[in-house]
This record gives sequence, C-alpha cells and structure tokens, in this order.
Amino acid sequence: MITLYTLPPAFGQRNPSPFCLKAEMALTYLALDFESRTTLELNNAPKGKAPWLDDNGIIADSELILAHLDSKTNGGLFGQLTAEEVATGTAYTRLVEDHLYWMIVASRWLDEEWFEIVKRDFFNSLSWPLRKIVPLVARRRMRQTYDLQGLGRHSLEEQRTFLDRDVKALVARLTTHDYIASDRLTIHDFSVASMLASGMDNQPETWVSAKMNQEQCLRDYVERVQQEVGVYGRK
Ligand SMILES: N[C@@H](CCC(=O)N[C@@H](CS)C(=O)NCC(=O)O)C(=O)O
Repeated sequence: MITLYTLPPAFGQRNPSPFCLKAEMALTYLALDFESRTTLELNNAPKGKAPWLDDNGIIADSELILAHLDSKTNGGLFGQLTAEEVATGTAYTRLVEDHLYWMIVASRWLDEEWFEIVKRDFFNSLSWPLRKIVPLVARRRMRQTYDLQGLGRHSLEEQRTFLDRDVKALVARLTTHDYIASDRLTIHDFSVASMLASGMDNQPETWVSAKMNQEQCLRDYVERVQQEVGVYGRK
C-alpha cells in the first residue's frame, strides 16, 4: 500500500499544504490505491518537509513524488505532454512554487494577527511550556528563511507589488486558456491549482488571499481543476 504523509487540516482548509495537495491530486488522478497519514512532526521527516511518500521506499518532495508516479505508471502524468506544454507548465510551476509560495507562507506566519491562527492550528495541542516556546522558535526560523529567500528583505508594500505581478501573470494566462499549460488538464495544473487553493482559501483571508480572491478567473480555474480531479484543498 502506498502511504502519503501530509500536513493535517488547518486554517479552515482540509489540506493547507500546496505540495501535499499536489501529490494527493496526482495519486487520485492516477487512480492509485493509497492512504494518507497526517503529521506535524517534521523534524524526523526524510527531508524535514512534507509531503513524502512510502512506496516500497521513501520519496520526499512533491516533484520527485510526481516523477516516481509517472515512471510507476509508464508515463501516466507526463507521457502525453508536448514539449511546449512541459515548458509552459514548468515555468508557471516555478513561479508559484519558488516565488508566490513564500508570500503565502509569510502572510500566514509573519502577520501579527494571522500568526494567532497558526499558533491555534499548529501548536495548541503542545503541552505547556512547549506551547509557548515552539511557535516562537518556528516563527524565527520562518523569518530567517524568508529573509534568505530575499522577499523578506522588502517592505510589505514592496512585497504587495511582487504579488501583484505574479497574480497578473496568472490571470493573463488563465483568461486565455482553461488550464495552465494548454487547453487541457495536465500534471502542471496540480501544482498551480494547489498553490492557488492554499493561497485563496485561508480563513480568515490573509493579505495574499484577499488579493487573489479579487480575481474571478483564478477562483474559477482552481474550482475547475479540483472538481475535475475530485480532490479539494478546502473543506
Ligand atoms: N520542494 C518541496 C517543498 C515542500 C514544503 O515546503 N513543504 C512545507 C509544507 S507546505 C513544509 O514542510 N515546511 C516545513 C519546513 O520548511 O520546515 C516539495 O515540493 O515537496
């Protein structure tokens, strides 16, 4: 049996991790039998991050998981794609996973009011005094990571202008195409729609959710992909 390790529900979402949701979509799309196990204990995770997969061996990282599933199913994910679909899909995937993602994380962890939700959903089950200490240590690490990534060096106003450009690029693409890589559903939609779902469906809205939710074509796209695959990030 294949086991997918993911984060537990949080922030009003069934699956708050875009990378975990993407892996879940791929497994479901391929109609593979699998079970999900949720954990917040990432210190002992194979690469310190979720998701990871146990399929007679451990595969950690959503992109590596998709590559593994593709070869396991003889090209079930990438096999039918044109070179242009792969190129466009990869470029948009990098945009959302290596740029937009960091603002989604920062809007949850580094906003003073929203950090209360992170504490409630991720750390409330810890015993005293860990409940007090662990969130502060985790948040300091998150701040350092955001700073090293580079976005964390900018003012919030400047970060909003970066978000604006990412959203404009996605809107431009998705007003002229039903899916991100072409006019049909591909593996790249699992990456992009999962990321947008994670960004949009936070309850209450973060500053990133508020911006994204203004764009009806993004909402329609996320809904279309989730419906087609039958896997939803929201509850
Ligand atoms: N490149 C990785 C990214 C995974 C990732 O960043 N996962 C987040 C949850 S959305 C995580 O586990 N973060 C914990 C940490 O960085 O300490 C993938 O595609 O799987």
